[in-house]
Amino acid sequence: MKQISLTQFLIEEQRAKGNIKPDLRLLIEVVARACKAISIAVGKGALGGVLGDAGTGNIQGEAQKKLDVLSNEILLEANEWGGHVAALASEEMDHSYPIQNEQCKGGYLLVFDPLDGSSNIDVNISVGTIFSVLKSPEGVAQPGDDAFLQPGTQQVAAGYTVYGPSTMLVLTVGSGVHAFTLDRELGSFVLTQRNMQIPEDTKEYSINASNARFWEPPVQRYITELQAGKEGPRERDFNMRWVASMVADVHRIITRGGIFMYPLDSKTKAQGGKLRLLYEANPMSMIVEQAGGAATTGRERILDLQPQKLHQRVPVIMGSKNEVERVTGYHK
Ligand code: AHM
Ligand code: MG
Repeated sequence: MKQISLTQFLIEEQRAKGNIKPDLRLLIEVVARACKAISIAVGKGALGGVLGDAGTGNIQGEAQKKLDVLSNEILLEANEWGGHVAALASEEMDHSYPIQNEQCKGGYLLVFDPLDGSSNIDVNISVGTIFSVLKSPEGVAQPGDDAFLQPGTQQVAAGYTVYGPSTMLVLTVGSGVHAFTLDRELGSFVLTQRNMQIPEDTKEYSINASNARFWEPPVQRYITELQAGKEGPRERDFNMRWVASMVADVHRIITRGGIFMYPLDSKTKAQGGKLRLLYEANPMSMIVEQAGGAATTGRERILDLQPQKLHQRVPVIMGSKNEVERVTGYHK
């Protein structure tokens, strides 16, 4: 069977379908190239001398791993010269990064979590990169942090790369969700699934159950019902999975269904939740919705939220539609 590369797919989206503009296509190519470089670094593991702590912290007070810092640099460098963005922002940088060189400036804003699932780096478990593309506000010569404070509905593209047994790039430009697998010999991403769809119903849930005593009553009720299985009100057994890399957990859900939750709890309430809105919750919500799923905070649709801060955190409930609607309903 003839293989379709990411490049060919994007050209078709642009030329035949008119779904994307040429500069957005090129921006996605730059991000994909950077993700290939990150995939190589992650794949080397201990042999690359890249495991362990960097000895620094990010603005959220988290210790940075060497690979967090390296992945951030790779994405930054690639896009600084890529010519398609006006500014970048990242989990690993306190503030956004405007492109200074006028010749390299483009019309988009790129925001990313360069290496999601940092706690899994040193134990050889899947990690990933999450990214979101917004339009740079018109008439703003030097976009700062404020330019990024756009609701998720404004995203023109979102994607993630999961560095697992194979490296996969999952992408949406607003017309479905498509998955590409990295052919390591050829060094190119090959289309391996078009139009991924999340089943509306599921028997699998994903939550860090060690936080149970900190959850709010609606989430406690929902999980207790799932755990009661056949004998409980749901009248069927549910299975549980928690990788602790959002990219890997959500990738499983996009592939075979399920519900992923990092809900509000009394531990993270003061900061608004655990996961970050602009570079974790929003891009993943766009992907999940484009695949027929739903994504809420328990109270509101994530994509409708008006961000207040670059590193804002939010509660996250996403995946199979009927389950997300049920637990959201319990909050009402
Ligand atoms: P990170 O971006 O610093 O890696 O943190 C986000 C990660 C998510 O990938 C994952 O879902 C969650 O944190 C795991 O949290 P916990 O260790 O509390 O289970
Ligand atoms: Mg993360």
